Amino acid sequence: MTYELLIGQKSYSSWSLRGWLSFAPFDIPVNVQSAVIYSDTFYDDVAAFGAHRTVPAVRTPAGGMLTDTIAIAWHLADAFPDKRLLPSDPVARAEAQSAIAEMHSGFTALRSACPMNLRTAWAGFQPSDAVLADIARVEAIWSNALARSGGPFLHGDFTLTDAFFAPVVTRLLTYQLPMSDMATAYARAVTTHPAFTSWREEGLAEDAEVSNYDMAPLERIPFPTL
Ligand SMILES: N[C@@H](CCC(=O)N[C@@H](CS)C(=O)NCC(=O)O)C(=O)O
Repeated sequence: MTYELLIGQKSYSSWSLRGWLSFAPFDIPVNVQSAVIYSDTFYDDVAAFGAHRTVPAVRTPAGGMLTDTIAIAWHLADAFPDKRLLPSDPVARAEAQSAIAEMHSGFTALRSACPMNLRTAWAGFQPSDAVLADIARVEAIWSNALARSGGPFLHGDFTLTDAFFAPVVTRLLTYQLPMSDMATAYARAVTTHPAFTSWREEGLAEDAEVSNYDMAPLERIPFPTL
């Protein structure tokens, strides 16, 4: 028996990306199944997997059903202590869990104004004050963690905190939002990680365009490479 992971489209489902990045960078074996967000069969497909309304979802080898990314993260960190999904230093570990929880429950202005779309970027986006406040808080979390660890990822090596912030990294890049040099270097580490690049390339090959993620009249420009 192995883990089963249900995801949405790789180009668009930011929570699915977080779920995938909770497995792949740590070489945790997992079988991946897909459901198409906004399709007529999406909710039936999620229900057939044994989950409820949203992706990602995970069935554990013992038969447990995890229907939320936080549960997936904590479960895998507990199940694979040797794989260091979270930092081992107690202070860094506590702050990693705090940053993950804050990401999971917050940054709603940034998330709603800037849907994740890994197929393209957009020129001309004007961030609101609420979006700029979210970005300032993201920068504070990143600079605190990177100052402690020395990088290149938030806690040195890739951890679950990087998995949860990966779709924030891509939003900053694809909407041309203000980024410090520190944030740009961190974004380079995330977007060149093999687990991220393979996910994005698979999405480019597999996914159809979904109109809900079209930001017209913003100008469509190439996905940035750092
Ligand atoms: N809190 C959930 C959020 C999951 C979520 O909202 N997933 C989106 C895809 S990125 C979804 O399934 N949306 C379908 C819907 O809400 O109808 C988690 O962390 O897993």
